[in-house]
Amino acid sequence: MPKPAHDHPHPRTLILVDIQNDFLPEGALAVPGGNEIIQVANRLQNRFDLLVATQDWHPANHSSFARNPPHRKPGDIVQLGKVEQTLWPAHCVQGTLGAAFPPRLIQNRLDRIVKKGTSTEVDSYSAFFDNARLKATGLLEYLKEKRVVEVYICGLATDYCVKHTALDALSLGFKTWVVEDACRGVNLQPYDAPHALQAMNKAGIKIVSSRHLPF
Ligand code: VGL
Ligand code: ZN
Repeated sequence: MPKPAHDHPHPRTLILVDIQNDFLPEGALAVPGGNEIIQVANRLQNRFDLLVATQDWHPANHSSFARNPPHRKPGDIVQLGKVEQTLWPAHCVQGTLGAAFPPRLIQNRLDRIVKKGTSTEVDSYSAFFDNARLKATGLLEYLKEKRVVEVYICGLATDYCVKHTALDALSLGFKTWVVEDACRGVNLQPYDAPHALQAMNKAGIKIVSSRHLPF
């Protein structure tokens, strides 16, 4: 049995990023092979004391949706205030089945669920801040309160929310690991996911397989 988190001075922490129906192959913003990570993520949970899951949680009029004004097509890039925004098919609308966790994902041990992308005007790839860095989600305070020093990150998608969450975790001072076989990428361009892993590694994030965790 893993030790309960409160017994641990620095709980081993896993952040499960956006493992939601809309990012599975049948979903609105399908991530190829997204379903393959659920088993890996379930098994990983047993190795950690503290489990955080994020949910992309958009209002129906979210500005990252191509269907909303100014009505472009998915993949187009627009300027939202100061930040560039890739437009996506409508996905993970608050309260819909697409935004829910897949039933196969074990959820009864989740300590905290972080919802992000909830403001209409700005997207949030990172679990810590929105893309314009106007607002924090509260995840940083939560991890500090739990005395977390090191985070392991997995989920969907490697080239967007996993990458931005990991880079923010690192820059906020956490020793940061990405469990690569528990991630899949959107790959709008071929090799986006491997390039994202390369960029994360170069920044100082450790890329590891679930079979070779250092504990
Ligand atoms: C994501 C694109 C749009 C992700 C979320 O979870 O990686 N990607 N919204
Ligand atoms: Zn989104």
